[in-house]
Amino acid sequence: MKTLLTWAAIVGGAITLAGAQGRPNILFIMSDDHAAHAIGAYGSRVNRTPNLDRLAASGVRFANCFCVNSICSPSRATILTGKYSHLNGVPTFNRFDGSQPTVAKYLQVAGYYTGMIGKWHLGSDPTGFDQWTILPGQGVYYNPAFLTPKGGRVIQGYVTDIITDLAIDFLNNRPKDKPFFLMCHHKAPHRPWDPDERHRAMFAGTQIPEPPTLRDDYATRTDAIRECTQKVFKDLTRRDLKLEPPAGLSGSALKEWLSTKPAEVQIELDGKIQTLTGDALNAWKYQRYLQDYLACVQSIDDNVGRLLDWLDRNGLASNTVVIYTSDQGFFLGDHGLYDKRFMYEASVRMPFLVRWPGMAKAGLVQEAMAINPDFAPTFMDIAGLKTPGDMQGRSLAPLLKGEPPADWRTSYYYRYYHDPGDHNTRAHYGVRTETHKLIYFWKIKQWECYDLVHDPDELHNLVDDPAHAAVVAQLKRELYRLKKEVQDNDEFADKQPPPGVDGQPRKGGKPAAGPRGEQQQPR
Ligand SMILES: [Ca+2]
Repeated sequence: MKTLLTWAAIVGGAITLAGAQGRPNILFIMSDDHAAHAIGAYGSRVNRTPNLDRLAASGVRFANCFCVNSICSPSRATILTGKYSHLNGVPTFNRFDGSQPTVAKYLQVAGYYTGMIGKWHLGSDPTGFDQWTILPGQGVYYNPAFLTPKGGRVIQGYVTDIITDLAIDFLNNRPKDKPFFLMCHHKAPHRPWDPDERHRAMFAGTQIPEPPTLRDDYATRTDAIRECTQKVFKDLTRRDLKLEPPAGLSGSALKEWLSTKPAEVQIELDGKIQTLTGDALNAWKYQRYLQDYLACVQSIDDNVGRLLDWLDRNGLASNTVVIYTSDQGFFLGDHGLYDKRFMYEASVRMPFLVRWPGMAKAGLVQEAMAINPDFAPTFMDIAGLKTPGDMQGRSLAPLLKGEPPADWRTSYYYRYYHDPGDHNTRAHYGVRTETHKLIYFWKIKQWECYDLVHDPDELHNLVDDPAHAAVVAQLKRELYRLKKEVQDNDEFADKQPPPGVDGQPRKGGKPAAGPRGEQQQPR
């Protein structure tokens, strides 16, 4: 009852405040696993993203935006609810309870026309949307199946282009007397990194720079990073590396061949077949991984450009807030890893670009710390709505204007739960301040501490360094202060909810065949 009363008060107040007319549209574009350091505006050394850079130049670039749990479904649940995983009930890959309040519901009740297109990955049907068309589970890159309230269908083509086509359909057919809130969620550049035909060979002839920590030896670190199986050199499979299976393999034999992590690879070089092993193979694996990952990003960049052009052509650019982000970051060989999960910088840092003509300072680089629970309060603020009392984030609107409040956060709390889980990555929680990071792997009772100012690559674990004992003690106090503040009572510390986001399409949506016949894809 309390929730309903709060809801009515928030929405009722908002309509009085903002009026029915003139509220800006909100176009929220989110990709999956797009690391900030694969965006030109974020200083990428490995690719160029002219359309994302165009968005950054005409809006605000958040230099320190972080997720609070670095995997797909939890980040999505946090963005919808403005709450940490332990309060929205999605700590791992479990089903989202769609009966709880979400930003989409608040905006819909306040008069916005709401839409959700693309990767949802929350198991339950979307709620709070006037229209939704989602990929089942992870979805596939080619000829993807989609689910709608009316059932499923397969659309021929490449997933990033199709999601943009569907977003443009939504925009063209929306009721023109209402502002819109559209969540356009791409699958790319998620594993298994299948590029479109246009960009497939784009990076093939180039030498992509290696990150300085690609050959990290993990000295001084905990067992967690040594034990994990998300290593570029050791854990990429033949499927990931796009090796061609021998003719005639099918069924379980093909599956086994593709899922093998090869210790030697034969490639054709200068017209000769060569066998790569050791360091030569390691270097080749990194190149092969990045070639496809970056080609997938290139299609995202093109399609962001298509949406920006559509807004320009239709006279909507000046009254539409455009946001670009990713559900978390990604390791691009940083620390020798791919994937995310760990609280290290490449994984927790989210790109966050916001263009809001007349309100956000064009070209501003905002250094203040943002977190993904802030997104829902920000959308609500844009729509003239107050932040509900049970949301844990804060509106970023003052930061968009270049005016962070005096009491803005200088630290944030993080928690990852999926252990046992994919990639054998140990569960942990931690705190990141503006200068330091402290991580506790609670199941193995080991700590890591980094000085982000003097060691931005997070190579030197200081937790046992006597010279840093006072800093570590202070960080521990801050960690447990924040843990209490966000009301984390270890609800999911020992027991994960059952998995529930990767099921087959329901209501007659037939699974689509990907290029190699798979519907369910690796996380
Ligand atoms: Ca993701």
